[in-house]
Amino acid sequence: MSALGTLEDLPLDYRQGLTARNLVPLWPNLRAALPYGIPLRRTRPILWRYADVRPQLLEAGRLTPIEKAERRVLVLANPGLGLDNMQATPSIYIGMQLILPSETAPNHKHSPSAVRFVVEGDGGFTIVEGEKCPMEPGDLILTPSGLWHEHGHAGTGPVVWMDALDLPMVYALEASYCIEGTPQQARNEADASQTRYRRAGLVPYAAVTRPRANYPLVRFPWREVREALGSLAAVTPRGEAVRLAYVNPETGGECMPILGFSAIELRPGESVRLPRHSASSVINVVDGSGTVEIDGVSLAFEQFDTMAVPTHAEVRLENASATRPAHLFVVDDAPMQRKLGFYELFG
Ligand code: GTQ
Repeated sequence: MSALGTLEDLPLDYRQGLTARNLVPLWPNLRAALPYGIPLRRTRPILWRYADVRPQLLEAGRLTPIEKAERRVLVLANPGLGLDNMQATPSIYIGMQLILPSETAPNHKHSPSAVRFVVEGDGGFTIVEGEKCPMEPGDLILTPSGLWHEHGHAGTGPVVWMDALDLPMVYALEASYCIEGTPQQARNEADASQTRYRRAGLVPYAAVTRPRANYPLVRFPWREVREALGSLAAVTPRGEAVRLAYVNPETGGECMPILGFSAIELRPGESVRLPRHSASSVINVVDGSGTVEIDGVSLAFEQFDTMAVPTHAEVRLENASATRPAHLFVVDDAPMQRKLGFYELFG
């Protein structure tokens, strides 16, 4: 393959003439835009230790009242993508949000979709379109594009959760914006979607005959996920990942349009390889400790740590404990890539 011409190969006055007319020659940039075999990945495989994040977050709680923050969040920014760009991976925004007792993070809605994955604390809640969702550690709560949401804290002690948003995608499309609201009136029945879609394979009878709902279930309690992983772990051959996907219970499809969510149980002493694919991802440690190897980079993880996994990466996870399982929560952009037709699973 012959080397392509560079910018310097071109006469200066020609280059200046192009620039003056807002024109750019493709060939000097072609290999950067379309590298052979594997994409150019600026995303670094890195880990944010919760032991580092937590004190900084509590300090933010002392320094910045909620009224001055709207959302009190420290963003996990991947240095390979530029800290200012607030990207854990090219498509995934991750923030660690702190809410203190009796604080409220005011009602708003925005074009990006968000989820909350609870890290620690009791008494936190999110109201999604009038539905009050309790937040217990490990719970996943959806706040999809365009739905009103506000957060509160009726307990004691700090509540921390991980926010995952498709903000980088929506922002890149110059489609990201927000609308402020007045406080919501929570409906009498809290956690209504969880009550109606409690068991896999069972949906309210009326749901069968009407058009499918986009977001019938907005809270996935960790208690249920953990139990389901335990059942699966008992029948899955060792070395094969014990993994469940969070789906829309009416359609069986992904529960959000751009980002996808799954949970993994690493059994005692287990080491598993994840299938290599074209999606990027973020992994949060629900409990346990171990090692993750991402494209040959080895990172030791503890409870509540968060890791960034670039697209096309080779990933191996190992549980450090010989006696206790470890649990991981995974966010990826596979739903978007599938919809757009370029998702690849290499196996
Ligand atoms: O809680 O609604 O981390 O709007 C970033 C933007 C959280 C939220 C974030 C948000 C929120």
